[in-house]
Parts: sequence; C-alpha cells; structure tokens
Amino acid sequence: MADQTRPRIFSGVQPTGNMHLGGYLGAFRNWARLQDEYDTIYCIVDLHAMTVEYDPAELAAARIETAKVLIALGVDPDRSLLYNQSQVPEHAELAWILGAMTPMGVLNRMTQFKDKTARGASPNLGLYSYPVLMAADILLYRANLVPVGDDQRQHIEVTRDLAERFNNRFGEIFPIPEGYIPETSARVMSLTNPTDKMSKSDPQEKSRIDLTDEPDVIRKRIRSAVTDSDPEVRFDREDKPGISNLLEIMSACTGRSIDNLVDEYAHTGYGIFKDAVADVVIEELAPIKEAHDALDDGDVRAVLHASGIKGAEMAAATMDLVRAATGVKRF
Ligand code: AQP
Repeated sequence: MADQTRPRIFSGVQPTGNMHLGGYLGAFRNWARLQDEYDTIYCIVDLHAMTVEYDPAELAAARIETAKVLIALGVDPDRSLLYNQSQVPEHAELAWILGAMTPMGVLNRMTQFKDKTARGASPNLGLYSYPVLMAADILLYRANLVPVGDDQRQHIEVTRDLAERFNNRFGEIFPIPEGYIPETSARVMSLTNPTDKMSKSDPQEKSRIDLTDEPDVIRKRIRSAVTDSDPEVRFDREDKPGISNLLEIMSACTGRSIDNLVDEYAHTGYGIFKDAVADVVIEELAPIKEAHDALDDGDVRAVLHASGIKGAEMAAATMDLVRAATGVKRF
C-alpha cells in the first residue's frame, strides 16, 4: 500500500445516499480489482457532498455506510487507503490554488452542473467549482489513473487540463492522469427511465438497485424495469434502451458478450430474460450484502482514521512542492 513503486490510483465517491449497481459496475468493482496492480487511494468525498442540500447527521452516517459498502465489495484496508476527504484539509487548499487558474469558460461547459441545477439543486459556488475540487483530489496524490463511470469523463478532462496548465506555469509536479472507464456498463441506466443514468438522487427508488438490497427487491425491480412492446431481446440503445441496459448489466455481471446473450435470449420473451438478469445480479450482490451486514461501525471508523493519517502525510508532501513552486512556501 502506498509504496510509490507502482502507478497510483485515486478515486472518490460521494456519501450522498445508498450505493447502487450503476456505481458498482461503472467504478467500484474496478476499485477492488485494481488493488493488486496499483497503489490505491479511495476517498469518501464528503466536501463534495456539501454542494447540495443535506442534513449533517445523515451525512455523518452516510460516510460510515459508504465505507462499509466499499469494504464489503472488496476494497481492502490492508491494500488501499480509504478515508474521508475532510480528514485531509489540503484537498481544499489545492482546490483554491487550482481555482485561481481555472477559466470560468471551462466550468461553464460542465454538463453535470447544468444537469444538477436543472433538477433543482441550488446553483452555489461549491457545485459550480466541483470539477476544480475533484481535480485537486486527484492531483494531491499525484495519481496516474482514475477509475470512474462515464459521467465523470468531462471532469477527468478538466483535471488533465488543470494539471497541464499548472505544470506549464510552475514546473512539472503533476502526472497527467488518465480516466479508467469500463467498456461495458460505464453508464448504467435507470430501470424506470432508461434514457437517464441510474442515480442516487432519483426520487423513484424503483429506478435503481442498491448494493445491499434483498434478493426479492432486486428481482421485483428488474421484473418491473421499463422496456418496450416489441418482444425481441436485442441490443439497440436508441429504440430499445431498457432491454439494452439489461443486456449490459447482464454482460457486466457474467463476463459474457452482448452478442452471446442475444443469441440465447432473443426469442425467449422478456419475462424469462428479466428473470435471468435478476438471477445474475442477485448472485453478484449476495456476497456484498453478507459482508456488509457482518461489518462493525467501530471497525470501519478505525479504518478511516488510520488511513486518513497516511493520506494526510502524502498530501502534505505534495503541498510542500506546490507551495514552494507557487511562491507560498511555509516558513
Ligand atoms: N449509473 C451509473 N453508471 C455507471 N457509473 C456510475 N457512477 C455513478 N452512477 C453511475 C459512478 O460511480 C462513481 C461514484 O459516484 P458518486 O456516487 O460519487 O457520484 P454520482 O455520479 O453523483 O452518483 P449518482 O448516483 O449519479 O448521484 P447523484 O444522483 O447525486 O448524481 C463515479 O465514478 C461515477 O462515475
């Protein structure tokens, strides 16, 4: 862990609600898988969570719950750092320095800000400058790779842009990080509106599958997933977004190609296909729920505390370089 001889990974998750199948197939599963090859740092980004309306007690509880689910799905505290963003104040300090060199035009193009405010979020400065804080999160650890879902593609581009601007102006301090985005399931769609992304903030619970849902809930939600009236199972994102989403989910859970699944299910009817999708999702998530339910809150807190101390040491080392390069070295 953090041995600096291997390329480094950083990624984050907002403690803003239950973690769902979309985040798992798009990002968190890779967090666990990449631990052997990379020096891995995973962060519960609670400062980002403050950019939308929230209840302090719920945020505090969600930080523990999010860590619990991550450990349950395979993030191993012996191999990865796992802590809350707020445990390392340098995230905010570096965000300020990067913000001072971020053109507003870059932020004006961000689709996530537009989407969130269109859905009712307050257009506050924190939400607007979210990509700058995200860039600081990644660059603070001089990360090389960032495993995320497709919705974060634009923010990774901003991070790369800010790293280049910084290096050109102040000297080569930051590696230019790459996104690590899966080919299948990078954007898992809502079960009730398959042209929208599966999302924690969707008020319709039926739109998603949470990682700790009971098997009967998972089956019910997949059975009631919105599809179409043509009975053929085939992949067509435009005309059959619901079925295409289920095919992608099944492919991601089984490792089978979409073509192979279509060969088997093209003419079985939607009922049989949906039950088969439910079976593989239930099988995929069962060990996560079991591990989650066995974890103790106190143990999870201890992991966050210990990891945060190590993360703070790494962040301090980067900030020494950044402060010296930018003319604000500490006396
Ligand atoms: N539907 C999705 N498909 C694939 N990947 C996804 N991710 C999120 N939704 C999907 C990826 O999960 C990681 C953690 O995301 P997050 O919880 O920090 O942030 P988010 O993108 O804000 O998640 P939600 O569910 O969409 O929350 P709201 O509703 O608040 O916007 C990221 O890598 C993300 O790409």
